[in-house]
Amino acid sequence: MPDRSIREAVLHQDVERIAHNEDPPDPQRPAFHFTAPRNWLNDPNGLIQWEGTYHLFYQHDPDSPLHGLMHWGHARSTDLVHWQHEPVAIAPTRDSADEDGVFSGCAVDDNGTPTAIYSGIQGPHQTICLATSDDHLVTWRKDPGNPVIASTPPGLDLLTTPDRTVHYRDPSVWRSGDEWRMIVGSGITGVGGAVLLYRSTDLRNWEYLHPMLVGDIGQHDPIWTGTMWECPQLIPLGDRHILLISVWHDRQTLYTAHFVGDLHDDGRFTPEHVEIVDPGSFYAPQTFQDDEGRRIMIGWLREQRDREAMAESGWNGAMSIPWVLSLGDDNRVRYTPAPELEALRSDHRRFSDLAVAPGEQTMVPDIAGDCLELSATIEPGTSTSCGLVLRRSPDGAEETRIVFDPTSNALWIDRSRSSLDERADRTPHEAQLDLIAGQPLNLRIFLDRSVLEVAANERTILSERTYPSRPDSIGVGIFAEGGPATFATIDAWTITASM
Ligand code: DQQ
Repeated sequence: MPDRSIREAVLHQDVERIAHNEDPPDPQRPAFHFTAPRNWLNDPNGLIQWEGTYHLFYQHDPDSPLHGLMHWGHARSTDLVHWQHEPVAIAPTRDSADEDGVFSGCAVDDNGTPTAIYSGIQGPHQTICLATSDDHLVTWRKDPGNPVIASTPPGLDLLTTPDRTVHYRDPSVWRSGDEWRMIVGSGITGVGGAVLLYRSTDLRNWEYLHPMLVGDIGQHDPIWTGTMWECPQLIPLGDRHILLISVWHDRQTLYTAHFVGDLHDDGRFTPEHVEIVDPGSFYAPQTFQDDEGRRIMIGWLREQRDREAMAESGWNGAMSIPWVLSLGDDNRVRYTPAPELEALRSDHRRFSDLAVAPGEQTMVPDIAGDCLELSATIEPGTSTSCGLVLRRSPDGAEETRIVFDPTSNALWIDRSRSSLDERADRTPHEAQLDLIAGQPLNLRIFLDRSVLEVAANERTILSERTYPSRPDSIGVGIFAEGGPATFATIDAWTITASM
């Protein structure tokens, strides 16, 4: 049974009382990645910097550690790193368009009025709803005209599942000259995922234009983009546009991908190439432009353990670190950790020119822990695989390996021995790199208890969740196979909890 007093506390201000009150502390719960005060969290929503303060809203069920009745949770930060929990921002209203869930959406500045545009769920109906705030984004008043879009565009055969749900959700809104533009995620039956484009002058009356882009379920090369696209977002980056989509198929959230391409004056998008953003636990990211003009992306890091373990833990899901996006000269996206994270560093250690013989795995002295930042520059040499070992127990019963295979240019996280707990997922997810022969590999690594995020040469990100069961699974090592490799530099910092 949900704890009603806790629920009341969440809904009414007293958030500090319910935040992170585990005793003893849960060793899997991240210390510097954002998690909900308790219970379920998924997609980031309504990311916005308002009067200098960063606001993170998120899909949240305050009553359950599993996905249930979705609300918008809320937190604020002045530095993107230390987050202060706020009361739940938007909750479902009985007998209304969002009675079965306040699903994902965005927040915009409507001439000084903070305005949230989100998906309302009522039985099988998915509609577009709106809410505004006049107290600095703390409480939200739903628009009397909700839902502002009550039905899907005529003439489109949108993906409909046997439960009669017409999949149509996750509005993303931006200003274009004198008008607002909005895209909504959907899918066209038998064709592929779809991003539907609308325009409005007042955020309440919307005119459907046409699909911005439609996928192809028959196309598997270079990636498959599923039958429905969740959480679409259009991002101007450099002189191109990026169209972010999260690929859904048959009740499965698969991965987030992006198209790099051109947006035409009529609002149609021509993709140049598509790639998976992060094949691991990362899903449904949102981006926003902050006051410094940076394009910042935060995604949901799904749990990767079974339902029983998730329910037992009492919390579920974390946010990724904030990534700053840019476009390289090669028209590929670059990912840089927000420099604000450096404020959490302490105890810097540096190692240089560590040579590893084939078949060797050595522990790096003086680096150990479950909350670490590492930056390693590796010359793979003639090795057939090389990389780092984290969360290793002294007897090797538990260890997680970050593996680079120069022959296939692939990076993956070997979780086959990450945990003695059988409930932890071990599936590997491979990220394809584009290193040219002889080019060193730089890995930026953020280890935060059950969260592991890696960026390779700023070009590729890969996140996985691991759940080591032993308190002494904290060792860090390096390895090479098939030939020698050199670790030109390894920088390590201990990271202080920010949550
Ligand atoms: N999560 C939300 C939906 C969205 C999905 C529901 C993506 O709005 O399509 O919690 O993870």
